[in-house]
Amino acid sequence: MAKLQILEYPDPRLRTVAKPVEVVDEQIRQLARDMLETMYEAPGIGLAATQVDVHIRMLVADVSEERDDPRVFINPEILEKDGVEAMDEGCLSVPGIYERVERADHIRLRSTNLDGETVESEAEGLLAVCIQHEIDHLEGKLFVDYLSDLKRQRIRKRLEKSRRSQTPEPVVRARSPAI
Ligand code: K1U
Ligand code: ZN
Repeated sequence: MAKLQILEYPDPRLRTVAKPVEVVDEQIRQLARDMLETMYEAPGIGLAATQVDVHIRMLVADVSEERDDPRVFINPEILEKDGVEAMDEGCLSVPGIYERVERADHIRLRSTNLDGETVESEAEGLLAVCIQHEIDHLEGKLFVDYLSDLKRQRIRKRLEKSRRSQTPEPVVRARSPAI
């Protein structure tokens, strides 16, 4: 069973702007472990703290085939963006929907690691796209916001319909006749 519950669109909590992490302590390291476990189990290639209703700037990702390259980014800041990549994106908060989104194909970023050190790194391809998608979550933005109003409305209706069909009907018992 997943460690943490993932919020689903259109939950308004997904619109919260996350606050920076002040100190990387054991509580933050435990949250990172729980987020990774939740992401692997979903399964997904990324997860932002916002999606598990924790509104701090932290995200996790693993885009490796072997699922053995966990990454944690605390207080991520994009320093440079380069190139354009159009990719079909999914989102664990918008289950079953995949749509094409254009993003930078190469990024340079500054973040804090689990030892509390500030590090600079680069990412390209799927990892770059995934990090940008997760940083959007930390800013209260979802990939469906890049789509037309009509597409977004259709997605919302499709999700509502699928949720209704998954919700069991209440059992209505016939009243026993009064004796
Ligand atoms: O943030 C999220 O909701 C996770 C999302 C990340 C993402 C996917 C694609 C492009 C950009 C960002 C997902 O992981 S959706 C599931 C998914 O893409 C996937 C799941 C299992 C194996 C491979 C991919
Ligand atoms: Zn997402």
